[in-house]
Amino acid sequence: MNDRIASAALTAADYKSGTKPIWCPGCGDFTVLAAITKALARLQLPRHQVAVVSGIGCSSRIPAYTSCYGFHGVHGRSLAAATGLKAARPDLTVLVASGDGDGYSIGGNHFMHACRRNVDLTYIVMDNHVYGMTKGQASPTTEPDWDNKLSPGGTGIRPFHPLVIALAAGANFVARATSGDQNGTAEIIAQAIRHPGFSFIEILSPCVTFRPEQKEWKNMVHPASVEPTDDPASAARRIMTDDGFNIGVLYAGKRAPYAASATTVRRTVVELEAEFEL
Ligand SMILES: Cc1ncc(C[n+]2csc(CCOP(=O)(O)OP(=O)(O)O)c2C)c(N)n1
Ligand code: SF4
Repeated sequence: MNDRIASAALTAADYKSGTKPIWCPGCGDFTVLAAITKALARLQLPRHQVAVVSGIGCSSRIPAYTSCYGFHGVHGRSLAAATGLKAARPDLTVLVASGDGDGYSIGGNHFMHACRRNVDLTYIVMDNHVYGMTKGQASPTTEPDWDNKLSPGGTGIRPFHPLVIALAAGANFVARATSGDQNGTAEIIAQAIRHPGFSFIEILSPCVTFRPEQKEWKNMVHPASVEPTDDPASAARRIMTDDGFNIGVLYAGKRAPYAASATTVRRTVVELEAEFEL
């Protein structure tokens, strides 16, 4: 695990663990995992300097499938754990993996405040417009007319727009990617890691089991016909008027990332426990 003594270049395979993913065959998350490992190899980040944090869901299984440090936490709380980790260990590269249920429903409040705080994290949300792990309930990004056994006729509820919310809340990098393009997604993830502050990547990643019609996404996505901008107003116009299938970096801002105060007193867990002893 300690790459300080490794001399050969690390490959994408080096960032994979020996644990075999248990996703359904054809799930988009396989490609997202491959893109993450490819991005880490492109940046040659030592594995002991990378932590992958997640909540709960099929998509949140990713930390177990990498050879970096990992934290598989509780549902919707990945950003809280990752923020604490990055504040305590600013030397680490911290990636956060989530799904649309984990990240936008139970974790929606944390999402907005993580954007606002602008801690240097890379937040990767695998959006399949459904709760995959719990067998197909509608999520915040589900289309209002998606007819299924659990919500006959559809929920009738307007979907959440994650990219607009990220931008409005202060994320410093906003991109959309697709699991249908492994290399393109790896490039966007690498850019997001390099970009200072809170970077948000929404990845369209089909759930072939509960939303088999999403296999069509591969024919619907197209590259964004615009260059990244650092002007939030132009980015907002472009994101609010696109068709939801524009792929690329849509905003790359210049806000300085949150820096933990230089005067912060650091304590070990043992010292903290001693302080609270009755
Ligand atoms: C506090 C809590 N509430 C509910 C659940 C049940 N639960 C587990 S995963 C999940 C939704 C996952 O959906 P998503 O984040 O979209 O991930 P996917 O499985 O589609 O990748 C829910 C509701 C839980 N584990 N913990
Ligand atoms: S249920 Fe859906 S999201 Fe979960 S592993 Fe299967 S295809 Fe992927």
